[in-house]
Amino acid sequence: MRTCLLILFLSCCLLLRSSAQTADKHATAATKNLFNHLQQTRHAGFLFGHQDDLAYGAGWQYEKDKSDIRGVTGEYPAVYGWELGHLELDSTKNLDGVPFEFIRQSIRKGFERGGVITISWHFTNPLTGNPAWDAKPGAVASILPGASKHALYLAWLDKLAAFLGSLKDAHGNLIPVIFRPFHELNGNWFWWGKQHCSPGELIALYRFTESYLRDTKQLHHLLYAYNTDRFATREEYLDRYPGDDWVDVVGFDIYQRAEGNINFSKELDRMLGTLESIAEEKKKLPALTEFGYNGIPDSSWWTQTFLPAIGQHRIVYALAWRNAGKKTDGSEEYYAPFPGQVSAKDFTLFAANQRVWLQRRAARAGLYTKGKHR
Ligand code: BMA
Repeated sequence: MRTCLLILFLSCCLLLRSSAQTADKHATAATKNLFNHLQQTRHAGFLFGHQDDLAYGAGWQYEKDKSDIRGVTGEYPAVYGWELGHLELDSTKNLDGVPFEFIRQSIRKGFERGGVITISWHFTNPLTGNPAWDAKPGAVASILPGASKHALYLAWLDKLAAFLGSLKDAHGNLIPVIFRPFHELNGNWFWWGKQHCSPGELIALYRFTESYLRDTKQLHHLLYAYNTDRFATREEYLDRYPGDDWVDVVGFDIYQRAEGNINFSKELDRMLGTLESIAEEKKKLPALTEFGYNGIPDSSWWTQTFLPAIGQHRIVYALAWRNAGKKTDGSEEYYAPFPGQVSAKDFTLFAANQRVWLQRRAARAGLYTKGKHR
């Protein structure tokens, strides 16, 4: 009898250890359900997302219920990306001019449609007061505990925490968010980039930030993404990884630029392979945290380049970057199709593929409710 009980106890321990868990052990039920469902849904398909989808698109801004993805396919995306840069400056609008109040309301709408919310933060260089792209050494070190700008960083985190804590549904329940701080951290274009701090400094900052939000601010509706840019090797990918206890989502950002469809496809396939094996091993959620081909000039890019590159990789979601249109610096950005855009027809074929999940498939999966995925 005693031996049987011991065996039972040991197998329970093993089972507990081998099943995936959120980095925040006190995550809300909805957050844990989301994490668990996404571990399953990735085997059936990936959620398609779009940054700032409800805010603006080709030829429109802040029009009720409008979305370029919906304009093309008849349904909203399954993932909504939002950006919080300038929240730290007490601005009412983010660095791209999107009002924070609009973001808050849209997050609720997206969640109520069964969608997933992810948030990035291109925040100000704390050392110089210039934008996130003011990439110089010293800024990360300056905000660590005991350093000259630590108090300023705490004040910024307090504002971030207040905003994140205000994201509630109609019943007053907190809306789960995939937060991806310090994204593209192996590039050199942001102040938290590779050449501007050591791996130890970045890891200390990541852990401090997470524990401040979770333990000091008691926010338990966040999943944490570790997010690089393109990478050459597994070692490069994991160079600044804060550890299994700190991460829920592993992802990377990739944009097609001048390399051509075939090379882009090969690179994406290679990186997804590495990402997937890391995610399997660490029991994390693999995601394409940002991607795009600016202007999508190729009329069959979605079905002939992007989808084949995703191939059989089991990722959780893919987030296309924003349809900003013409920006103040004169450049243009469109990463998702809109009605009449050259790749719009191809996108409807892409969206019809059963592995591509927009709003309807995501809502049907009931990502926030308890129970096994169908
Ligand atoms: C970048 C560009 C910028 C924007 C920033 C934050 O990739 O789209 O125009 O300010 O993201 O959203």
